[in-house]
Amino acid sequence: MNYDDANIFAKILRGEIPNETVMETDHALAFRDINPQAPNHVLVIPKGKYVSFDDFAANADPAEIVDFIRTVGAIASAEGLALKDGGDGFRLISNAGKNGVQEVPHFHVHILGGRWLGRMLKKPEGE
Ligand code: DGP
Repeated sequence: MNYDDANIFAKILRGEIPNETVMETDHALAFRDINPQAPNHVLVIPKGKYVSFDDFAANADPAEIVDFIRTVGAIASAEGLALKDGGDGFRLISNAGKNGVQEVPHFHVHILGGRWLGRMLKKPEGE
């Protein structure tokens, strides 16, 4: 799948759409989800043009990957969720493609926490 420069997160990275930034590094941007599903709901995106987790894992430079993972961990800490700081925990989600129900085709990780999040997956209605 080719990267679509018109996706919403590309517009956020170009400064065309405002965002509530939580953290910014050389290679990553973290901001609050516009439609939060939990008291803490932060999205972390690489600044590079990657469509999905698999694209990022295969094609990003090691420096980008390390920066991204460290940023996710730093946000879990900054939000008071990290176990190493005595937090009550969190969940990471990265949706990819049709079956993963990915809405925005720029790789991102959701960090969710601040309440008990329930079972990991529910079957869709009618299944
Ligand atoms: P998904 O691609 O399905 O993993 O989810 C995309 C998420 O992006 C969804 O939780 C809502 C969020 N989102 C969509 N548009 C915007 C936006 O313009 N600003 C922010 N902060 N979040 C957005």
